[in-house]
Amino acid sequence: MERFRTPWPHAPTHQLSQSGTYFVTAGTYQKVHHFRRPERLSVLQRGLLKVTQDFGWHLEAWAVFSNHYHFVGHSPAGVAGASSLSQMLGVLHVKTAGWVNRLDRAPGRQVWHNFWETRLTYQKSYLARLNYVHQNPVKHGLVPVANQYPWCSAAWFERTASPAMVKSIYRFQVDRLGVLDEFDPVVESGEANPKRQSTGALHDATARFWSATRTTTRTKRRLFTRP
Ligand code: NI
Repeated sequence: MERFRTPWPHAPTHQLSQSGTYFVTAGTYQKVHHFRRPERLSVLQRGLLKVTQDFGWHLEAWAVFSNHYHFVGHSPAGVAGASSLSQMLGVLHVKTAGWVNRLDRAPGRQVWHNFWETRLTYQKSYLARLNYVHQNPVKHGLVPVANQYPWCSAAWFERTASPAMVKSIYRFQVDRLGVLDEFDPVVESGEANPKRQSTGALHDATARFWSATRTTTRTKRRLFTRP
């Protein structure tokens, strides 16, 4: 049995939330592929799911890559969406940057660059962006079918939502959304197969990292400049 489980979100609601529903993209500095190896992608995915859970965000779609990530999520009630977002991603970026810099013996190196958020207020544009994020590994040419990519929400979505809902979301066109997404991510050694990458060593590395990581709403540090 795994000691540390990935904190998968609850079943998606597919409703815009009153407090704010956001589409967020964050990229590494100069689009460097700091997370190109499977275990690094797993740590980044697990970190994203953990900080969002800790900060009361409800994710409905996410996709994590070697040099960027996207998600669609509902901000918590009673908290101003944008300020909570900045604080939350600050925690994620400090922790993951510190981790890869230790692995690469590159203390102080800037790992993350900006993040961009769009508040979604129309049901159709919201559902289209959900599909955009689920399908993003296919857009980036990493897998032929999104559920084969272990570091995105497609497989989780397909097992959590009803077949009718999956069909209806997957029908949304995503090629004309105008999302800035010129990152060309990679996965080192081509191990985009969950059976092959799901090793004990990988789980141990991921578990050790996130068990040593406490996220807190008291963190005030901002690492980003907004566009
Ligand atoms: Ni992308």
